[in-house]
Amino acid sequence: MFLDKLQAYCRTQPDKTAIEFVGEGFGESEVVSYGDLERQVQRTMAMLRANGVQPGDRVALQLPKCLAFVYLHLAIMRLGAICLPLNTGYPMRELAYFLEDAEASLFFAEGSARSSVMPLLARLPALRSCYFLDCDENRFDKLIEPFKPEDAAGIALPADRNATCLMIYTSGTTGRPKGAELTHGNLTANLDSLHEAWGWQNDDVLLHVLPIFHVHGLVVALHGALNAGATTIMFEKFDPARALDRLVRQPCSVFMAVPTIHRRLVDAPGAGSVSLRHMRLITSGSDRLPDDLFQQFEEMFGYRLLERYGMSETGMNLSNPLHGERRVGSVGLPLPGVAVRIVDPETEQPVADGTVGEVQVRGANVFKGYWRQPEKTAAAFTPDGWLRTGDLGLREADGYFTLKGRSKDLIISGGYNVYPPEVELVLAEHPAVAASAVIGCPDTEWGERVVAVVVPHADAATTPAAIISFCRARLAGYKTPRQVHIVSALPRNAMGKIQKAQLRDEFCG
Ligand code: MLC
Repeated sequence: MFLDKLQAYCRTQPDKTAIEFVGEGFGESEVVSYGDLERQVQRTMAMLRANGVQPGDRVALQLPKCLAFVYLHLAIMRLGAICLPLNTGYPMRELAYFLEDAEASLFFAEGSARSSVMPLLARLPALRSCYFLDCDENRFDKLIEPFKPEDAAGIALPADRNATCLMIYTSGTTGRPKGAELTHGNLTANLDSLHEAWGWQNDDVLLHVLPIFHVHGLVVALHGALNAGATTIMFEKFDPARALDRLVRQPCSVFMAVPTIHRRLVDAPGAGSVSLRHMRLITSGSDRLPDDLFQQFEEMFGYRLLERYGMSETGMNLSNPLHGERRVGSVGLPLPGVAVRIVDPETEQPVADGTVGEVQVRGANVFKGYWRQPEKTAAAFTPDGWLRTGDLGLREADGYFTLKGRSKDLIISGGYNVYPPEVELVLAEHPAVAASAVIGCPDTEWGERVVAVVVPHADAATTPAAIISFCRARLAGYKTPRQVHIVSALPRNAMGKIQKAQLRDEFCG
């Protein structure tokens, strides 16, 4: 499995750089060899054990991108426990829900979260300890200082492929967010599949600019590189000019990003003089890659982007080929070991090539289920075991798949999923708001931007700015509406359902 493979690299290539971490100031960087990584992870395991962490326990991380995050994440999984990475943008009330729902036993957060987390503790009886780290390495070092790598020597690697090791919360069109449980077997199957399809090599150098609290940055990129024993140059924060400089100067061989990041590279000052022809692999995912960006990227950098398709519940499912045609507008072919079909959304029977239907997937990469939500888990799958993705698409006669929208009410902004009902629930709490509808409008930079259309109560006075700041205090930044339109009524059909398509026509111009 993945963790066994990683441990073997730590033994066979202890001096090779596993991660070079480059902080936000882009000054000094910290180099961690595979041998260092193993020692730090072992000390972290011993620290977690001393804190009572047992297999199956949930340990939550809401930390900025830093080495401590990586050590904790790997150590949690090595102990057979479940890592629960949380977006650093989540405000306190979302955070409280995740900790409570997952019954996390340990929580590592930023120092600045202390004052808001402490009052929550009373309603989190399962939470044994909270550690506040400022991610300056000294604090974390102090925490693991009393432990020696040998203290973890007797701890065996997890052997149960079906044991959950990672839990990613995803929202939905109904109800509260759900924890998608990924097992050691799921991660290993997807990593093996990507290793083969993308030709990961031991001498690859990955430039890593994505957040590590999501599947894309954590599993596809970081695990992908570790699974090959390759080197990761990890930027704490994405910066287009520095990324371009590093891609060329290192030189790097692999880069993975979302369309918003590729757009910023194309728009970066001086980008016109940069060639990325030397790159072995540059991928785009988490959101649809616009055709014009695909073409602009190739014209400017001499590199044809490889677009792929995945989701938190599955990891990666479809990918354009490494060798062969990388087709504009297409997410490519099923990855090794992944079955993908298109069905009629009503009958769930496969449709003919060229016909749009729901994308359904099956394979060892597909998650175990939603944490303590057997009904939602059952509803996510067909009776014969295919995962209903909620995405619409078609298969062309030669096997390439193209996405054609979504059957679910979802906005994707800069690679992050935003479910309108979540934002609408917050708007409903505003005393002046009688009704609201949240829509995604096309946006050159973000793919889509979140827009709210609001009907105020008859005698209530409010402004778009007041509503935006109300949302900002209660939602992660990327979920906060960028625009609010105040109207006297929302268009509804005979059943009373809000006509979002009509709102998009009216307000997305
Ligand atoms: C940041 N902001 C966003 C945003 N990211 N707003 C909308 N959508 C986003 N994605 C807001 C901040 O809250 C802040 O708002 C302002 O924008 C700051 O702007 P910024 O400094 O330019 O943002 P930056 O930090 O540079 O982030 C942009 C980004 C980031 C593109 C680098 O969004 C990013 O890393 N996206 C990647 C997401 C990702 O990894 N998704 C993978 C999901 S896994 P304000 O108002 O406070 O100023 C998955 C499965 C799969 O989907 O298949 O991959």
